[in-house]
Amino acid sequence: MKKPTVLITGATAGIGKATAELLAEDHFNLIICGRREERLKELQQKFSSKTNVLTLTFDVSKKDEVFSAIKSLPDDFNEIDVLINNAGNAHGLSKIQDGDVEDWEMMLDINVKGLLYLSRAVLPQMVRQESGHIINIGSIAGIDVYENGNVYCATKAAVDALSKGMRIDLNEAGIKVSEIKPGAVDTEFSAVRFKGDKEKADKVYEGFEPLVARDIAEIIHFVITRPSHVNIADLLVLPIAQASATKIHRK
Ligand code: 8X3
Repeated sequence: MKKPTVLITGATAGIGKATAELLAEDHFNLIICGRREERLKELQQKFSSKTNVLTLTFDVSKKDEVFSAIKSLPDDFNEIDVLINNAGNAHGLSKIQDGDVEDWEMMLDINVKGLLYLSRAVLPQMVRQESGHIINIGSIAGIDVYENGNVYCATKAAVDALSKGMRIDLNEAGIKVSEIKPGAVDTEFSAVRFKGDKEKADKVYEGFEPLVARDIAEIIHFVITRPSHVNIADLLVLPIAQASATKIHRK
C-alpha cells in the first residue's frame, strides 16, 4: 500500500525538521515547507534515498503564497493525507504595556493566520477524499498563561480553540484532528524569542533536562500511525522536570 503523504510546515528546524527526519526514515511521502529554500533542498537531498520528497518554499503568513503553493502541487503529491501545522514562533517576552506591536503581528500572522491558511487550502481535498488528519502544534502556553507571555499565549490558546472547532466541524467528514501541546523543548524557539540573544535563550533550558525535538517527532509519528478509527485528540507533553508553564525544577 502507498505510504501516506504528509505535509509539514516549518520543516527547516526544530520539531518540524525532526518530524520530517523521522517520517522519512519510515518512508512516508513528504512535502516539506519553509521559508529557507536552501535548508529544504538539503533535507530533500538527505531523505531522497528513503522516500519521495517535495519541497515548497513559502511563508505561511502570506495567504497568496500559501494558496498558490498548495495549488501548484504535482499530481503525485496532491493528495495530502496528513497536514502538520507546525510553523510557529514566539517573538519577544515583555509586559503587555511594553509589547512590540510588530512582534505581536508576526505571532498572530504565523501562529494563527498561517495555520488557518494552510488548513483552508488543504481541507477541501481531504473532505472530498473523506479522510485526512490535521495535527496542530499547540503549546502548554495555550492552556497556561505566564508572565510576559501574553500574546504568544493567546496565539496558542487560539490554536487550542481552533483544534477543537476543527474537530467538531470535520466530524462528519471523517477527518482526524489532533493537537499536541509541548512544554519546554530545546530548539531554536528561545533564540528566536530573544532575537538571537544566546545567553538568555540558554538560560531557559538551564538546570534541567528539556524535551528535544525528536521526543515530539516520535509522538507525532505515533499519533499518525494509529488504526483508522483512533484519534489521539489532545496531548500535553512535558519534560519530567516541568509541572506547569511556570514550575520547572532546576538543579
Ligand atoms: C513553548 C513552550 O512554555 O516556552 O511553546 O511557552 S513555553
